[in-house]
Amino acid sequence: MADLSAFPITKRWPAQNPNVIQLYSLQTPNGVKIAIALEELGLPYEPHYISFGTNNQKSPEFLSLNPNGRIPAIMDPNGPGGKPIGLFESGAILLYLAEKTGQLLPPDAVGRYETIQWVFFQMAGVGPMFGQFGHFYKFAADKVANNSYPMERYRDEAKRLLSVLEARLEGRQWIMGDAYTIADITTFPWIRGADIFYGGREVLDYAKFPSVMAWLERCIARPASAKGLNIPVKPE
Ligand SMILES: N[C@@H](CCC(=O)N[C@@H](CS)C(=O)NCC(=O)O)C(=O)O
Repeated sequence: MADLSAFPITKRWPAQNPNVIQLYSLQTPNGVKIAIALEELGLPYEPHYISFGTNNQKSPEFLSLNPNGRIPAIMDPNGPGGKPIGLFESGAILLYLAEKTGQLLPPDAVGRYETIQWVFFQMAGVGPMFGQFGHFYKFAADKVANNSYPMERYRDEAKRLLSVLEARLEGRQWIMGDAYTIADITTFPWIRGADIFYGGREVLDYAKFPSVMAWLERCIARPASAKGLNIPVKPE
């Protein structure tokens, strides 16, 4: 039985099975990435629901694992050298899981770096820009009622990023061609999220990006990825 006592987060969110990966998350575009990867990989894990409603992500126990106070985060009792490891930042976690299992990342060096390049494209571009778009278009629309500039700036940047993705996906099944990788897993929840969480489908001109739309449907049609989109479940 793994000893997780060095991880204060386990005091507040106890592990039922300390031998499996502990996932601390919520069903947001960044949060679902890790459950999707874990489901695709078939790795056993235990999801813990981190409530934003009660600011769980800013609690001392959560901050002990992620000082940045954001989901997702994981703790793997069987990390490098068989020792427990805690990780935050969804891109780093995806890379860790891919390297741990030798899956969701091409084995050759060129394919590996190309995949990582698209993961960074999402982490540094799609996530922050779509997130700011959602903030000004939906969540803080009342604060910028007299100034359309912030929304327009992030809307246009989100559309520009969609056109980059559109060109990449033309004639390709997945971002890396024939292989479904962490590049797809990190990106599609954001394209889906801008529609279902922000209602941005029309304003972001989704209909003008047919290859992205078809790819999004393919991602969601994967049973493991679809399952991960709904994890963790809010406790009763
Ligand atoms: N770059 C980080 C971003 C994480 C992030 O922004 N998570 C959001 C949810 S999608 C969050 O935890 N927000 C809560 C807060 O800001 O307090 C990652 O990819 O893990």
